[in-house]
Amino acid sequence: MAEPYYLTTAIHYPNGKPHIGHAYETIAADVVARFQRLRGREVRFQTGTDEHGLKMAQKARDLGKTPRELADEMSGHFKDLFDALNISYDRFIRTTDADHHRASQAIWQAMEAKGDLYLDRYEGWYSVRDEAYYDEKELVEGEGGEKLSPQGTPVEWTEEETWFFRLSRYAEPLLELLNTPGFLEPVSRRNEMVAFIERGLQDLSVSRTSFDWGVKVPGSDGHVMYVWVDALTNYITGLGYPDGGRMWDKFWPADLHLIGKDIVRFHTIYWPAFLLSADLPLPKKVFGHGFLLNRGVKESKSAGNVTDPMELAERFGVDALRYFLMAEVTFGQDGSYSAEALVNKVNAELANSFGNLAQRTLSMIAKNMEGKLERFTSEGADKALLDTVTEACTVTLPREFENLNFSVGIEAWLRAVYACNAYVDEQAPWTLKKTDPERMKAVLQTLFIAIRDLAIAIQPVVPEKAAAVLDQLGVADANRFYADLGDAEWFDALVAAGHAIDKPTPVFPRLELPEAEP
Ligand code: ME8
Repeated sequence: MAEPYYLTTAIHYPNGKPHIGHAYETIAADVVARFQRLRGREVRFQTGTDEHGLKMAQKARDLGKTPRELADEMSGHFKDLFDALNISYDRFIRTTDADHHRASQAIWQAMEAKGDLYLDRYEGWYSVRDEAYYDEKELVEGEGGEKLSPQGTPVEWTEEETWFFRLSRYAEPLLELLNTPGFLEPVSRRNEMVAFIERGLQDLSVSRTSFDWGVKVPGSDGHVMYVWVDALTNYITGLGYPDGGRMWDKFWPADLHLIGKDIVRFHTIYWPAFLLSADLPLPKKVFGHGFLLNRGVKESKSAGNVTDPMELAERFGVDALRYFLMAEVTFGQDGSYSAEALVNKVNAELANSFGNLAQRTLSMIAKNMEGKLERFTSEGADKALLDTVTEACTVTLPREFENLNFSVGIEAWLRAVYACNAYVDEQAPWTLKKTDPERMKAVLQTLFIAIRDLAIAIQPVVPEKAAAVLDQLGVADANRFYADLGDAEWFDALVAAGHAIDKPTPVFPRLELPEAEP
């Protein structure tokens, strides 16, 4: 029985088109989903859009649309982007989905039954941009002396009758949870959360009465849920909560909530508190990744430096974008990107190194061996190379990917690619062709096996390109799992089947930067 694995991304606000940060998070999650599937686990992967709240309502009003129209239009852009980026999600959830309203009302009723909800008056600061309440103590001063949230967003004074959640009750178990190794990563994000609890947890306002775009509070006319209550519930809606059933039993609690560093408080304090209140099991891990910056600067409409990820993917190719983002940025830290950095990295590492290795090797097999593979035993330098490749593909890369250290895993893979290229230069099969044709065959076949392992290992990052290489090698779909790595039987089977290698077409073309761009 395959071990289940449930992972989620944050659900995105569709108050505008998706930006590069949305693409980044979802690509990283897709790498995890594909990686776990290749390890043989039964994966469920959920992403989607977070459609309620004041931010959506205000944006729609500014555009002269209904919130529903805005949500429908923009949610479509997110889904289209994720489809274009080859995101292998199992469900794209929209918080306007009917089952989500039902799930949100059910968790609300469970919290109410626990005695954790009460009516009172909220008076305090609210940031619409963050959809978050802030304590006076947390606010910072802007350049003009105005009050800003700790994230630097405008705050407004709010007074209204709302339901409160007894968050203050949960300080102890939340501290215990935050101190559980592996729950919140990177660990550098833990101190801030612990400090937040230690300052004293206030009860949380969990409904709004000043607008109506949200999930209705059961039995309380005029109240809609605070958008984060329903947003966080998406993670269980998608598994069939509150009805339970096969998916719920199999996949909850989640193995991983992958989110950005700005929303760690919601995921490691509010969400576990809601779950504790509703007597539901807690997620195993929350990972708060860093932010992606455009040449070191945060993108914003006012700065005029907003990148459309769809355009990047169309211009450079989906796998080039995926590879760049995963290989370039240390996951967990902030990272920077630019078109020229992408082109340089992808050309150096995929086109010139891995692509060229595959292209050269397969061309020589097609030309000098009539595309036919033969049985051989690898010894000496051949065996040393295969050991290096096997170590990178079966030990280092999986270990690092398991820990979400994507760039470190990719680096190990790339070092194995470089080892193959050094081996080609040393062995010089084009010379062996005249001096020792048998030896040439052993060299080319060693490379053939190495390329197959390298292509299998890198599938989570560049699924389409890796598949194209594996197609050229003649590796069957059923033999592309991590368990197949380092195994020699498939090679003998290819030989026995008389598999022939055709003259290959290049899988990783070199990218060009338009003249106008520096
Ligand atoms: O926060 N780089 O939605 P969102 C990397 N709806 N990641 C970034 C980023 C950047 N420049 N900008 C944003 C929300 N993100 C809520 C989540 S979950 C129950 C509700 C990340 O559209 C951000 O950290 O503002 C978050 O994880 C995700 O993109 C969606 O952000």
